[in-house]
Amino acid sequence: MKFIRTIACLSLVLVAPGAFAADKVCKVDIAGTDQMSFDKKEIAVAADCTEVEVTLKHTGKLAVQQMGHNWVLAKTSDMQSVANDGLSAGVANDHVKKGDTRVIAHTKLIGGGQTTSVKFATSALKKGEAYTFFCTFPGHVALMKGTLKFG
Ligand SMILES: [Cu+2]
Repeated sequence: MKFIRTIACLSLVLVAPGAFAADKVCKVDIAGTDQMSFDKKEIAVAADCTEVEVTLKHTGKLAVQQMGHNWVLAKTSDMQSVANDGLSAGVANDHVKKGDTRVIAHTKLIGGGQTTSVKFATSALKKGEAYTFFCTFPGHVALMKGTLKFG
């Protein structure tokens, strides 16, 4: 009996990986600078990505209170209101309103020399929808933004 159970368990382990569609984590690197800019204006996420891992690197030297950057993703139509609400959220909350459901994903707010990342499922994205990534540090959204396309 014990032998049969062992066989059953083994076959489960062997079969399980094929029972689900393969996960594909697509990695995106983006940098923020002391000149209040991102080094990318567009990010394309392929349709077969199941998750996206965005790594934000602050290549500058200025402190987070002076030139903090984050990477926030929302529908383009929600960008301005998310950024406005982020102003009053403060540095302690990464300049993102707590529990903001318009925010699809966001990183922490970082200063010069720091790196941070965020991972999110593409099930949160719709093909054909217009998405914008941006920085919600006060005054940055006008310059620090770009489009994200899925599919
Ligand atoms: Cu910024």
